[in-house]
Amino acid sequence: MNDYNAKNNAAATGNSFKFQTDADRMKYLLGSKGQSRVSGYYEGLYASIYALTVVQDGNTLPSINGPPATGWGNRLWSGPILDAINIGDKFLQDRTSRSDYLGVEIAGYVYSAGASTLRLNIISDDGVMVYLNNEQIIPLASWAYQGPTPINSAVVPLNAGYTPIRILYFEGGGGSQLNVNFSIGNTRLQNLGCACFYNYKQM
Ligand SMILES: [Ca+2]
Repeated sequence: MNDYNAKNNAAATGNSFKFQTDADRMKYLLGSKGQSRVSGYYEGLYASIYALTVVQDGNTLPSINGPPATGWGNRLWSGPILDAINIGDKFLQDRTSRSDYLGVEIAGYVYSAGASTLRLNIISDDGVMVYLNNEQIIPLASWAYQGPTPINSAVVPLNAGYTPIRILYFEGGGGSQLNVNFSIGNTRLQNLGCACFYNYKQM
């Protein structure tokens, strides 16, 4: 079970609390500064790197709620990403001792105090796909073998509270790069001055 599905499926393991919504769950689990109140819940998006055997362009996207894409093998590393997403050869090499044929899943929640909008400005080599609240928000053509390619999401509505986000990325060969810059409303992430990402770590 991957982390995203673990979040969706698991009861609050180890206690008897029940939560009506993800927002209720997160309010309980996170302190005022994003400190974890229950083991396994953390600030930051949660990233996992998988060995990759086969990825095809085009319409062979991984399913939204299923396991990573066909051809994604063993998980080689996992851990939190606290703010900007800047993945390259060194990032991958340091964590997996390799920099080619890797798939990365980054999942968690985007937090916004009030209703707003979200926009992503991405550069990706090779393919990337982004789901917000299980909706695909960048073009299907972004899931492809390609050199560093600028990709802009639509400006999408962002509800108040915690909204699930899932970013999938793959690197075939050659150089690797994934930069994701977030804007909430008209403000870029690095200027927001607040904790905006949370995750539920696999138990
Ligand atoms: Ca590449």
